[in-house]
Amino acid sequence: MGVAEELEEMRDEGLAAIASAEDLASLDAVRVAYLGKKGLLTGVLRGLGQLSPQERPAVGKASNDVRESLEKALAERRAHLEEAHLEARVAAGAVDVTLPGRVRLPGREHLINMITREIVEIFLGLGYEVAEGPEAELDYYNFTALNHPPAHPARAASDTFYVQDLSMETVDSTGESDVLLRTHTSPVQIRVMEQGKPPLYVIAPGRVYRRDIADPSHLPQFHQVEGLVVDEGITFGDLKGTLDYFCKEMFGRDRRTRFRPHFFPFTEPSAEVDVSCGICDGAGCRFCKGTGWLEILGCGMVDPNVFEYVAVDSERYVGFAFGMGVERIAALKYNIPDLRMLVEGDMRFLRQF
Ligand code: 2NM
Repeated sequence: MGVAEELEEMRDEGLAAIASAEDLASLDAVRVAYLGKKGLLTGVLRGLGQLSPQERPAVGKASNDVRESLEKALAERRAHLEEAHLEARVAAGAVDVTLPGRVRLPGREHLINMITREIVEIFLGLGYEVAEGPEAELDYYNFTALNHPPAHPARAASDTFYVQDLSMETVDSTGESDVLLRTHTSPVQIRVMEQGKPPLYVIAPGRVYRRDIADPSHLPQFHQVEGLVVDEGITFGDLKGTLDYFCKEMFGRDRRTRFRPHFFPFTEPSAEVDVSCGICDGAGCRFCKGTGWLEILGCGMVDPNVFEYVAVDSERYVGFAFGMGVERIAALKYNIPDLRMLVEGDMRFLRQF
């Protein structure tokens, strides 16, 4: 086979290899195989020197023609593959502008905050002011000044979360921590009495902590709203009237209240308050366990021992106080069977309120 036929065959095979290259990398491999330093065509051009002067011009021209047609085919195939590659990338990232938009529901107030706000607003309407305080509280404000004796069971480490103080600055003489997570918002009322002077009409909403296992009626963290009045001439009748009014505002005008004697360390006398059942209107049903009443509040007249701690003159001033659990009020108002549902964050449940 002469050099001319050899070149023709090389061109046909090269063009076929270029046409069948499916990506840029294999196309470049074809280029190297024919036109690279050790390529087939380069080999022919190098061999031109061994040819006779008569043969040299024709073979030289034929070689150049083959190189040109291969280079042209390579450039065309490269352009084609580059375009296909770009199109594939665009198609992969394509946005279908005709699809409907994704619905993003706006955030909303949590039921606990709604109920807290409703309670607070009722008392704001009666002229009370909102007071707040720390959640990590001193034992003194949470228990001692609230007339809890040193051995009161609520002070046990099994009932109260004590804050570990690694600097040991807030441990007492027995090495016990003086800092705890407040178990009620009453310490806020103590701070108010310590700092201000009567007449005082305050409402203290906030988060509290008790070392309970979560179950349908208990949460280890929950929310309270507590109220305190200190003024001259306050009576238990004022307390009853205030809380009866509150229950009617909160649950409806048709609801009644009853006060049952109870005990709290910080009030004397003390009472628990029931509101008539909204399902059976007092007749007795499953919701109120047949009693016709639902327990919603604790209250009482501030014990003079508490006034002693905060230097309020108990000869001149009288006080009443009350406290309620927000989650419990929410559960009663909306017939929620398990308090844990309030903290699980399931929007299918929380959206309803
Ligand atoms: C309750 C029930 C009864 C209460 C007492 C005080 C204070 F600081 F004045 F002594 N604050 N809150 C109180 C009284 C709280 O919750 C069930």
